[in-house]
Amino acid sequence: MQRSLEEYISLIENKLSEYNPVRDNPQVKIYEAMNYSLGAGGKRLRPILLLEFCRIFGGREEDAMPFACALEMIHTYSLIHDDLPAMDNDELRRGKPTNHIVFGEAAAILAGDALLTKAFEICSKPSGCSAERQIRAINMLASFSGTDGMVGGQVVDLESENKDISMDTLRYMHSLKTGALIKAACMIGAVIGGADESGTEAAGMFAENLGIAFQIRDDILDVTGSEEELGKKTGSDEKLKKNTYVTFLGVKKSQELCREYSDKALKALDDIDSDTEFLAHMVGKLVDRNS
Ligand code: GRG
Repeated sequence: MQRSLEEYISLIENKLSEYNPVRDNPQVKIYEAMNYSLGAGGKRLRPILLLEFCRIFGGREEDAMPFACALEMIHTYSLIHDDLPAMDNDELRRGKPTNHIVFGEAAAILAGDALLTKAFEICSKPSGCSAERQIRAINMLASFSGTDGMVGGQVVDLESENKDISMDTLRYMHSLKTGALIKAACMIGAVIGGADESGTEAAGMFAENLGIAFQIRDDILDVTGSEEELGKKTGSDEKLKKNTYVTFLGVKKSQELCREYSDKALKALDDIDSDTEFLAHMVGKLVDRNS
């Protein structure tokens, strides 16, 4: 059944709180710190993509849901850790004080660790999903999140601060740091949905182009966006002397490039023999987003 954006968000948010109930035990603070960031809103882009890719390939929503929530947990852990003083040292995220500001640095580190662990706990639980698809999806989730995925991209980002880097390095860094989890969303959704190799490849191609367009828009918003709409401090790339699409190309050229990549993402949808209207609509929304 085709869901609306609002339906997807509400399903995901309900399930996220179900997966992490607050327990009355001596470690109660960890559930609170995890739920604080998980429940702080956000676009829920990755879980929505995952559920929609599963749907268009004919899969069951209940098989994809643990992966959708796991991916949002991994994304949330990355934001909590990225905001720490040892990394970007940010005090505002999703319109609220960052996790370490509220719970302290040690609890924020542990909340991130616990979210990452919880992600693998929920998606490895025996379910009605075919074991072959489930194991392949768990393996993809791990590799897109780790050293050759998001964590790897974060390392390249930290190593690149205050340095002149090439456009190729910038693209490489973002293909991992931002792109990997977007690719995980689309490809895991396809795998759980039962896509064949060419369908899974088309999902990956869509994600690669959407990931770059998404990152370029993120870089533009750091310069032109409002703190109120974004729910985080703007101008942090400049403050940290980060290399971004905007520092390389300026705002106007970056916006043109963003449009080029979003067109490529839309083109990748032509290779998928299903109704991809919702995905095309999402591409449009992300490219024009202000938050
Ligand atoms: C600490 C291992 C580790 C990784 C951090 C994702 C990340 C890597 C850092 C976040 C910094 C950043 C601004 C990345 C650029 C694009 C991006 C991932 C933005 C945040 O994602 P959204 O816009 O956030 O989907 P919401 O809050 O809507 O979920």
